Amino acid sequence: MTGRGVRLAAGASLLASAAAAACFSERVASAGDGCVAPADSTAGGSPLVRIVDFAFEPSSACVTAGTTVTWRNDGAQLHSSVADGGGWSSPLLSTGGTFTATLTEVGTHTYVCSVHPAMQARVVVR
Ligand SMILES: [Cu+2]
Repeated sequence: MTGRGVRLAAGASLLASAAAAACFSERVASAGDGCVAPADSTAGGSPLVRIVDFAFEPSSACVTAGTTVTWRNDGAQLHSSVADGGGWSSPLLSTGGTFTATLTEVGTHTYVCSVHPAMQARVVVR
């Protein structure tokens, strides 16, 4: 959390929603690392990575350290999310199944679906 120099809680809240809305609507790739901020899931406001048709969406998600990310299987097959570095490992998720992990380690974390190793994606934590 680098902050944006905002001191008033109300102002911070307004700015945060404005920033999130802008990030969501523009889906801009961040400079350098090519990641996009995932949209918030409807439940709990946790950034959501969808698993659809043998791919993670977004395939390169950027979040700030300490963020809890939710993966949700929107596909028909069983899928999982397993970090190459061992940071997290979901069980097999059936359709509609979700998994959350709180990502605290700054850096680029690559992960795969254990059932379909060709399903590769990453989360950039900063
Ligand atoms: Cu899979």
